[in-house]
Amino acid sequence: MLQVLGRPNSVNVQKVMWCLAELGLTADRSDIGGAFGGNDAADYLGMNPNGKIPTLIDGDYVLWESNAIVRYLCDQYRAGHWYPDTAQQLGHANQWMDWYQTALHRPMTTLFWQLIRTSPEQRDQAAVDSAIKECAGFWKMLDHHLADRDYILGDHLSMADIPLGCAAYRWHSMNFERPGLPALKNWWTRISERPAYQTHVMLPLT
Ligand SMILES: N[C@@H](CCC(=O)N[C@@H](CS)C(=O)NCC(=O)O)C(=O)O
Repeated sequence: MLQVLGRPNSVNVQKVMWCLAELGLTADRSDIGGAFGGNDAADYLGMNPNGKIPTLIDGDYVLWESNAIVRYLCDQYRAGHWYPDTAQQLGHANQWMDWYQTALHRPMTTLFWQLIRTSPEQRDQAAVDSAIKECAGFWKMLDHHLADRDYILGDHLSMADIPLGCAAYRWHSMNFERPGLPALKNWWTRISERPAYQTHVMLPLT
């Protein structure tokens, strides 16, 4: 039985849970991290010395870092085109997954923490405005990429859509004025029709 350690409202846990469901896999998920704690316990740190969630346990194999887990699951338990079919498609999938992690994730995290986890009285409006501007620039890049394709790699979903797809829910669900990015919105609408995405990603923002 696959095991996922991590609370369900973490965007990084959501990537893994959505991926598992799309591959037709089930996993036993435990609430670790945030208010649940446990990620600083010695047994957890023995598996994941980074002390963050998620951690995947697959038999005697342990893996952490959400994008690495998504890549592993798609490769190990292949279904559909979730793991890219060619080295060149794999290159593009990794490009967009790494881009999310190194570019978009930081300002999206600022926005999420400021708008969802900070009271209006404590909110730093300058940080919010700056994060919206930075995120909008990145989402515009993706909007441009999606102008002539349904999904990140073309006409089918792949692991490349997973990290950005999770972030797109947050981008479209938080309360602020977004620039009109029609290709991005259409891609996100297509993804939001998927039951696995609805179950594991479209959760209340907390
Ligand atoms: N690069 C890591 C980041 C993991 C991470 O920062 N996870 C957050 C939750 S989204 C965490 O563990 N926060 C501490 C906590 O929940 O207690 C990954 O993608 O897995």
